[in-house]
Amino acid sequence: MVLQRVIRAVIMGPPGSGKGTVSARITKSFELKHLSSGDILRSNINAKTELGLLMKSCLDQGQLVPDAVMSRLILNDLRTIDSSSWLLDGYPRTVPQAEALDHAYTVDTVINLDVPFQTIKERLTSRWTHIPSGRVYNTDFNPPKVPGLDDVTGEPLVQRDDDRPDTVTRRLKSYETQTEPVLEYYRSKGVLETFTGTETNKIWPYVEAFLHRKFSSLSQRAA
Ligand code: G5P
Ligand code: MG
Repeated sequence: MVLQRVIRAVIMGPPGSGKGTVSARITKSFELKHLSSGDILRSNINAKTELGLLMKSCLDQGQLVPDAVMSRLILNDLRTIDSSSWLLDGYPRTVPQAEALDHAYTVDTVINLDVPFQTIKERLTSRWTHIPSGRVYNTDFNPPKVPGLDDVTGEPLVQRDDDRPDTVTRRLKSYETQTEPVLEYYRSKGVLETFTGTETNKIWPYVEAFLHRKFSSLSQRAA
């Protein structure tokens, strides 16, 4: 779908709820640039940048990176794609981050993936990631064509350090205490749309239909 105006969208949901998976489908159907805070941090860690070296232990322990660091990083990146429509994945994750984003941009819509924690724990133990691109696979759900290798580049896939069961538990806890209040923040602004389920393939048609309606009505309002 060609967008008639610039769209600012956010995708939220607990760790492993399918934000990356659904984002890949959204950017295939709609002209939005995908920006994942986790992918940006992992690329920095992989490239051993100063920021990456400083933040590695936060990610490994399943703790959030400080708000000021995260907001500076993301808002800087957004400034470079100012005239494009975008989809933010993994940011904002705290109320101060949501306020920082609000200061710079008006968010049109927030997709919230509501997936039970038990489903998530099972998924993350079988996730494999291609770090340079952020592409994700799952040995049960969407296995790579060749085991252990990325479909597009043929490069090796790795298991994320923070997908160990004890770290996943810590990430879910921090989601409950620090990120759930962000849902309330966007609900009160009238932009939150929640999709509940245990399977991405069942949730996706609803997300796609919703975005078609939403983007059409935003375009009409802008005309
Ligand atoms: P991230 O990278 O933002 P999380 O924890 O929010 O990490 P994550 O783990 O990347 O989220 P996801 O993107 O929601 O999960 O899910 P996904 O990768 O698409 O799907 C998970 C797995 O399930 C995959 O293997 C996929 O193939 C499979 N799957 C999908 N659908 C189905 C299905 O229907 N069935 C089955 N069986 N499988 C399925 O953040 C990482 C860290 O970075 C820092 C923090 O330290 C954070 O912990 N960070 C921030 N810190 C502060 N502020 C921020 N804004 C930060 N952003 C990142
Ligand atoms: Mg992700």
